[in-house]
Amino acid sequence: MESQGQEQEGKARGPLDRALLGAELAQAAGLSRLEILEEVGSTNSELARLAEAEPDAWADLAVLAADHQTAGRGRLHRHWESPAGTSIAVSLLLRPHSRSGRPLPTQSYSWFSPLAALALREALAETAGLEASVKWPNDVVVDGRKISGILAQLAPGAHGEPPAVVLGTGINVGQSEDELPVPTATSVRIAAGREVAREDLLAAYLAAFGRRYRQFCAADGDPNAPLVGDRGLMGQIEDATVTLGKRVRVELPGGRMLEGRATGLDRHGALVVLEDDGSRHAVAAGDVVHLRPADGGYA
Ligand code: BT5
Repeated sequence: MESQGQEQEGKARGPLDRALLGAELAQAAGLSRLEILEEVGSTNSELARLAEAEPDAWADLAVLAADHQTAGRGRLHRHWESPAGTSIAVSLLLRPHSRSGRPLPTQSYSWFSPLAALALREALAETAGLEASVKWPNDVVVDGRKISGILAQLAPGAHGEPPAVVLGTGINVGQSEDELPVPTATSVRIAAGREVAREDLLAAYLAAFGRRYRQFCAADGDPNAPLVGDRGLMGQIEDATVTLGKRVRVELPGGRMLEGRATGLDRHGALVVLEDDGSRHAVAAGDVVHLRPADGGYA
């Protein structure tokens, strides 16, 4: 028993086990390539660089992960922080095409972050028994605390094709309370009350993402087409998003504030906010605070 426990601990900490994340896994998840670096500034920046420098070597569904990021990025020049060997930092390169080989319309690109959030939600349930939700736009939360952040960015397309997407996910796995950078964060270890091997979670996430991504591409990026199960991506993400129905304060990218009720998502995934004066806004990007209806405080 003791040696089993130690093995488990070994997988939850330290370098990712390359043997468990080899060609077999890549094939099972339908990936074109899976590389794991010991250390990198940011898996997103590095994958964007590689996708541009060597477009033929980095095809659709090529994946770059790292044991440690020294300059992990969040949105709007914010930082993503995690101690070495405790979490998952992974980026996927997407060069999306329909079944007939047509590039997907770039308007559909806004659905890739939600697709990643749903895949991660499935992987967290499967490997850790956790019930995760989505806080619009890009946080995956458990018990109201952020367990994962998702960052999508564009990279130049290969050979004159439309842009590629680099879709990065940071997942807190083995951190203890004092290893988390902010009090609003949690980890799988804290939320599940046990160690979960990062390799298992990463493998489950990549497989779940690959399944959904292929269906989404086959449906030409239609967010209402049935996706793993019978609901469309849009319906599934609406069900999973705790922001909907809540009173929210939204800080828009220019710094302007908006307050009202989040009533739904539009067909591009923008958050629809109804202000008290009846005006309706579709917010494509911004930071959301959930407000408590009674006292206007933070939730
Ligand atoms: C995000 O940004 O949540 C997107 C994070 C994406 C990270 C992945 S890791 C792999 C890939 N490579 C990269 O370089 N990035 C991606 P945002 O919504 O802007 O949230 C950033 C904020 O979350 C920070 O300002 C902190 O307040 C908080 N934060 C930082 N590290 C965190 C962590 N480990 N867990 C929870 N919250 C964190």
